[in-house]
Amino acid sequence: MTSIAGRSDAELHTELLRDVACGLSRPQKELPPKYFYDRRGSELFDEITRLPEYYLTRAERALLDCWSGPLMAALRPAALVELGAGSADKTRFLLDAMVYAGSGALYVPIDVSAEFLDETAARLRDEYPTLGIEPLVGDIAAPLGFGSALPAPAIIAFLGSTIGNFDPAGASRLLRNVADAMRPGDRFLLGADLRKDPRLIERAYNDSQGVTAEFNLNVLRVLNRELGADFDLSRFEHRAFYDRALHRIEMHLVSTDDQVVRIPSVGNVRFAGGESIRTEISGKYDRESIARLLSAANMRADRWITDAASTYALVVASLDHDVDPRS
Ligand code: AVJ
Repeated sequence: MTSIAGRSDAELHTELLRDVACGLSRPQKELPPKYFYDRRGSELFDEITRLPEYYLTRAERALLDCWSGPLMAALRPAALVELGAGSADKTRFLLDAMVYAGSGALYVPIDVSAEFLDETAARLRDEYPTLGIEPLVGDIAAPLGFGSALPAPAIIAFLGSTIGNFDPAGASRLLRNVADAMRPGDRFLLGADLRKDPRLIERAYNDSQGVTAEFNLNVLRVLNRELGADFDLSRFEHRAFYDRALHRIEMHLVSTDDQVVRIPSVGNVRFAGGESIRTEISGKYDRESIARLLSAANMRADRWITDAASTYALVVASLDHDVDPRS
């Protein structure tokens, strides 16, 4: 499988070491959420998307079910690129509609989880024999180097509210990378979770079956395996809360007591009882905050699609200077 910017396993390992060393030496210890997604983590996330409390996936799926047809009929893309594709489950609505519109024959799923991506690609090749499937392994936060090989016009989709994992500066950087990869006529399709009753949001990240807790703890398993660390998972607890001022969920792993964790090549990391590692933020948006993010990347929203209860939004955006008439 091709990887974005062709980074080797050794380079990825170096990056993990750096992220862990830097992240765990901050006053508020931190780990990037992309390390959740090894095989087990990807499966746990899949399980999360089916939980009764986790409304995001269902809300987005309902919107894609209704709107993929009209969007593809209007945009007539030659290719669909998907950032953070995962199992590409909801993508089928877009793929079905693109095939039906008869405009496009290429799907480029991009994800950090090579194993998961491979299986997804194999399944899709079976289901869509007329479609070219060209997966790319890589970090979606890096510049998107697909060069001129991508047929035009393309839709670059970033679904699942994964944008929420990035702080405003990181989100702007990511959207600027998207804008840099876009040509006139290309469109950006963003799925974003909207601000709502904080109790509903908090429930989505504190499910009654403890799947989210398992998902959260899994990042420690990844560090144990990849770095030979000796995190004792029974001495960390899942915690997730909504920050009303910053409009975001914060997910933490809280140390149950004073402890020292050994991480070869990084060093010993001390935890006080009650001290936490922040493992994820999940930002929630409204029309204005999305417009601000887009305009910082020289994009503008052409369409704002939401459900009656304003649970979730699909946003179609284009380059600021794009005069292409399609909606
Ligand atoms: C995949 C980043 C959108 O933030 O809701 C789900 C990940 N974390 N439950 C989210 C997640 C805990 C999810 N995203």
